[in-house]
Amino acid sequence: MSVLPSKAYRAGIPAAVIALVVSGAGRAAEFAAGGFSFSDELGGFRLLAATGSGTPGDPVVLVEEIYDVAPATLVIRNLDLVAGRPLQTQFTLVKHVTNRSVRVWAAFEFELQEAEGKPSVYSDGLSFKQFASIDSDVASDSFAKNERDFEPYDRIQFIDGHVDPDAAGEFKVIITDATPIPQFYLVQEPKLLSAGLPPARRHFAAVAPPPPNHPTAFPDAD
Ligand SMILES: [Ca+2]
Repeated sequence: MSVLPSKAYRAGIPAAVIALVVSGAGRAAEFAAGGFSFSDELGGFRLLAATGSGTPGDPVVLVEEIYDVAPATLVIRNLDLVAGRPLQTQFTLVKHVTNRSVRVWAAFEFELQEAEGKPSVYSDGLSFKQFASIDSDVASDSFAKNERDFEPYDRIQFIDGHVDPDAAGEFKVIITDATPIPQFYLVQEPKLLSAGLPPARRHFAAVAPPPPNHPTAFPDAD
C-alpha cells in the first residue's frame, strides 16, 4: 500500500523543472517543489520528477531511480532562503524509488547532512523532525519497521522488508530545516542482506599447533 495520500497521485506533472544540466558526468536534473529544489547532480541515481507543496496532505513527492547498492546523495536547496523570502522550516517528503540494480534491497537508510559528507549534529537545526516526532511521521510501503537514530546524527533505517530489482518502494519522512544555510544533503543508501558470520571453525582446533613449552599434542606411538 502506498504511503502517499490519495491527492498526491493526481499530481503527475512536476511543478517546475529548474534545470537540466549536461556535464561530463552525464545529465543532471533539478526540480522545484514545496519551496525547495532537488538535484541529482552528485550522481548514482536519477531524479525524474518532483511534485507537491510539502504539507502532510500534499507532500513533496520525488520520483527517482537508483542504479547501485551504494549511497546516492540528493542535494536540497531552500528556495526561500535563496530568494530572501520567509523561511519554511518543515516539509513532508515522500520518495518513490525504483530499484534499478540487480540486487534485492533488504533495508534502506536516509541520513541528513548539513555539509556534504559530514553527519548533521543534534543541535544544528536540520533534522528528521527530531523534536515532537511521532510514529506516523516515518513510513514505507515496503518495510514494516524503521529505526531512528537522532543522536549524534540524523539517520532513519527502514528494515523488515525488501525492494526487488525493477520494483519501487515509497518512503515518507518529515524534514525540519531551520538552518541559515540554503543547501543541505539527503544521503539515501539501499542495503543488502547481511552475509552473516562464518560458522565457528571448531574442527580446526584439532590441528592447531600446541602452545610453546606444551607437551606435544601428538606423542609418538612408541
Ligand atoms: Ca541535526
